[in-house]
Amino acid sequence: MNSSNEKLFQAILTGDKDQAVQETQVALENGVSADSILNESLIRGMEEVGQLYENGEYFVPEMLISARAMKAALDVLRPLLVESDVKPMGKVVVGTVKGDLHDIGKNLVAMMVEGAGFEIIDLGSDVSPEEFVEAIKESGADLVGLSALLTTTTPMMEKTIQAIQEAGLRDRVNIIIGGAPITPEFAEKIGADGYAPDASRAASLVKKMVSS
Ligand code: B1M
Repeated sequence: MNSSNEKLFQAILTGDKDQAVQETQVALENGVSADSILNESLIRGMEEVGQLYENGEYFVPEMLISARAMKAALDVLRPLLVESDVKPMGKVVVGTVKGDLHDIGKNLVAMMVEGAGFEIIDLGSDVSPEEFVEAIKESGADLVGLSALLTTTTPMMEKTIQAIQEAGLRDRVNIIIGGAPITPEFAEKIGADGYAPDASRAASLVKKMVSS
């Protein structure tokens, strides 16, 4: 890895947003391609952050500040990635289901999945089954991520999956679910394709599903 990419990688690990933006600009000025910056520094940096989280060395706040630094660097790169026609690894629609306003965990999932190289269509919180269906149709998403934090809103996950099925879109998308009250057994019971306990594992699961 060249030294600009290495410095940016370190800025992502330490969650230093200003330095991440600055190092992205320096790397571009040094002629490093947007593609290389994305893969060598941002995606690799977020993979490392995910690993540190899974090993218990990082916690949610560290993961959040790293994800924020990654997003800031990505804002600098985005127009160049569009120009150079670098394709995302896939499109992912995410949202917290209807009736549920908790969005902190969902935002973290969205940031980690974006950090893994995917385009995110974030519908926010309190999202109805119809809104999910519409977003899948409009975006041509490969995968849908549903989040719920309340035991009372978990049945809405099943309703959302049913609505996707009834709209004839079920074969087109993988569906993963997560949130504090969710278990792998519940995911299987309601017909989701997968479950992740945290944002880092959600990003790994999305990568695995879309590439298989
Ligand atoms: Co609420 N709330 N809340 N709340 N709130 C909980 C969830 C609760 C456990 C608190 C408690 O009673 N101990 C409880 C739920 C009990 C239950 O149903 N079992 C609760 C309640 C009852 C309520 C209200 C009903 C309170 C009231 O008004 N009487 C109300 C409901 C409003 C509504 O949604 N309709 C309410 C409101 C709120 C606030 C608005 C004040 C605020 C939300 C602000 C926001 O999100 N913008 C809030 C908060 C902050 C919490 C707690 C304190 C923290 C949640 C959080 O952000 N955690 C929470 C108690 C707690 O957890 N200690 C609580 C941090 C976040 C990073 O973790 O969201 O779990 P988490 O996400 C993780 C994983 O779950 C996973 O990855 C994330 C990161 O690694 N994950 C996924 C999440 N989504 C995923 C999707 C995936 C994969 C993984 O794939 C797609």
